[in-house]
Amino acid sequence: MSQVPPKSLTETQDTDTPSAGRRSFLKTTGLTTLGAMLGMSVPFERNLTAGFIPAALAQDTGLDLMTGKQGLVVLGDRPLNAETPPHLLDDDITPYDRLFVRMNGLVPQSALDQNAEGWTLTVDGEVDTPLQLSLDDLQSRFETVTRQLVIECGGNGRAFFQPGTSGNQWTFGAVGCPEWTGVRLADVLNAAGVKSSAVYTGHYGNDVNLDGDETKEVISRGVPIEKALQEDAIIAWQMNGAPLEPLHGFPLRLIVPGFPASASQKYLNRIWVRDKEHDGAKMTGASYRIPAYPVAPGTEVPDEDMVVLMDMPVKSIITFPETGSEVTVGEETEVRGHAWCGKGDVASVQYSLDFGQTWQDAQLDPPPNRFAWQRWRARLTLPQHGYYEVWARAVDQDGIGQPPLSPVWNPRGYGNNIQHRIALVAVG
Ligand SMILES: Nc1nc2c(c(=O)[nH]1)N[C@H]1C(S)=C(S)[C@@H](COP(=O)(O)O)O[C@H]1N2
Ligand SMILES: [Mo]
Repeated sequence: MSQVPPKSLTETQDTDTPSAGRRSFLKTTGLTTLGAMLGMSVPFERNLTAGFIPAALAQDTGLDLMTGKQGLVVLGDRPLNAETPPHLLDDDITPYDRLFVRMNGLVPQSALDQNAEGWTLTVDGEVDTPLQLSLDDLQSRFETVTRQLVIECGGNGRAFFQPGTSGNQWTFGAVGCPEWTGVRLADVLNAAGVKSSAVYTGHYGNDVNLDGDETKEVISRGVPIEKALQEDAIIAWQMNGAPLEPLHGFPLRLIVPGFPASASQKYLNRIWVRDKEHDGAKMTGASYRIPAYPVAPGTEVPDEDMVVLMDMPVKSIITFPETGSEVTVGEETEVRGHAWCGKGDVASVQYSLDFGQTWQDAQLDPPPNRFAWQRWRARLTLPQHGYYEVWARAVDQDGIGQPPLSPVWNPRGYGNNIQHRIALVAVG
């Protein structure tokens, strides 16, 4: 039942020399090595928490890009990946400083410079009229829409699968719900005229492979054309009323809500309409795919039996209070969080105070728009001193809820919607 990542990920490896230290610092979260790397003692070292990046080491690693991100846990620096502890996701609209970061390659120079000069979005392939759209074209030719839309990494929750699966060991925090401004993907596709031969989209951005080779594709995913033509997906140039930040796709990105966020291409410069399932980087093999049938944990599944992960499963998190908080016996306490679902609206959220024996309905707000996360809240009173847990589970429109343990295992650890639990201590 443990919701702690596998021990191997937090163990110190003692092979690092001070010179190798910068790059590998994050791989050795043993903070006792910090002093050795800096070549001096760190008097307040005990105050440093796991994932914290000392400023002295941040420059070379690209982690200076994390300046402005508050309290995120960095899982890796190359590529840069960081998640948000659930109690920092309490906002209805996730602010920049609390939005997770998932890079498959390096942030492109154009984004680092926030230079969008000459940027064009190409729409080509199975369309009547291929388009080359500047940012101005997008903003003037199409209706602008603003929506709160969840993005969640397909691998969110991977850390809880047993046996473990390779990839970033995300726990609960590779998710957020910012407010995005842009134009409907469908409007742009319709302006190009989608041919009847169209089957899939293929998305491209200008981020750079980890080895610096600019000719290599980093990630290029797509979605079935029916999904692309629904009115929910947008091509965004703003997040929370400001231009996209370098980490989140400046100057343009897709947001395809409901699907794993890998479909939400950052640094978007081309949409290729395909006459078959897209086969770009990380679209084939086992990437973002699950077995077509349930398999026993640890099973090796041949690539041809893997299908594209589409709708993300129903999920909820508890964002207040922070796990481990003390509350006063006999006094009413609010517990709250968010719930979302790849298929659309969530039907209900329940919580349990007795390790899952009984469940009570939480109050669930309607979403401000489709595919935004929904606020849930409950008021509870702890009857006597001691240790409690609050468990939360959301249920989708088809009556499918979150499992108390990990859902069906899959080789790459996608779509884990295990229930989130917090500890509460009743005192006073
Ligand atoms: N160009 C580009 N787009 C990308 C990625 C990437 O590495 N490069 N990562 C994808 C994945 S796997 C996720 S989960 C989301 C993360 O979005 P965020 O970093 O803005 O939170 O972006 C997606 N879009
Ligand atoms: Mo992702």
